[in-house]
Amino acid sequence: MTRNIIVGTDWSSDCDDVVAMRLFCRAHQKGTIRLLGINIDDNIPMSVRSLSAFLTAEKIDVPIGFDRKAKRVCFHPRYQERMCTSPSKLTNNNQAEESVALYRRLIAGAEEPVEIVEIGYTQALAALLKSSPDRYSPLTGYELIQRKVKKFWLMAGKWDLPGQKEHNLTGTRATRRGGAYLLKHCPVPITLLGWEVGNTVLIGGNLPEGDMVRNAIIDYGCDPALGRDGWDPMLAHLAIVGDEKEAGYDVVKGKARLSALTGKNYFVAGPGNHLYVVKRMPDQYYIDRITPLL
Ligand SMILES: [Ca+2]
Repeated sequence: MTRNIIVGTDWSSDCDDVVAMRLFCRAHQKGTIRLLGINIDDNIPMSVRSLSAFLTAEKIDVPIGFDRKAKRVCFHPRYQERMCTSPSKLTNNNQAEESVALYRRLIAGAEEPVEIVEIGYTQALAALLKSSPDRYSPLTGYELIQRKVKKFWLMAGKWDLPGQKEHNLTGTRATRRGGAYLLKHCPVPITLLGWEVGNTVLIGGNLPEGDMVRNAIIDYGCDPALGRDGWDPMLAHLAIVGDEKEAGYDVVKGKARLSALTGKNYFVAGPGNHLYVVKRMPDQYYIDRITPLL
């Protein structure tokens, strides 16, 4: 069975989202996953146009959602300007569907369970969880997730020591509150890949001249021979494989918590619906495994 996946991305300053998006596009084209749609949860003027241009170049046509309520985090987008010189189906943020409507429409309309992947902020996911019945479904967001979402995969947190902070859970007040709410109330399992996993693994090196992912890596300011830190592409690969052990990780099960006030995250190992992954292999293993998929 091809697994249904909806991806959320901040698609703002850092180029690791672009590397991850290539993996999702390739997996969708191969039929490994069915990419139902993509939500953008940072808010820059070129958000939708640049993602639409990327998807057009990848020959992928999926709906794009946009969190209009998101507080703008990135004021110096580095790769989107060049991307926007390529043809795109959508040309401005107003043409994208509102985030919660996109999630609810896609989840309600899916015949098979949906998995939700997030490589950006969490406020739109919390808004989905809190959402009321609408024209797409008579169920609340909680009920919709409980019945039709199998699992969440988040690049979020820093789990090697207690009380640490990570950008996706602390970048704005909304994502701190959203992350805390999601971790506390989500009725289905959540797998977390923390900052410490991707921090030493460079992904996306040595792509061909003119490749849009390579250009994003260059525009961000990284060495195109090496690529960029693997936070988002490692989470993308993990979610596409769909099994933590098969993707090369050990797991710690329990309950993750986030302080909405301080942004510090904590993990209590033991019973619970959450887990975070720990690398079982040397860094080069993940580079060698993910690079051919780009
Ligand atoms: Ca990201």
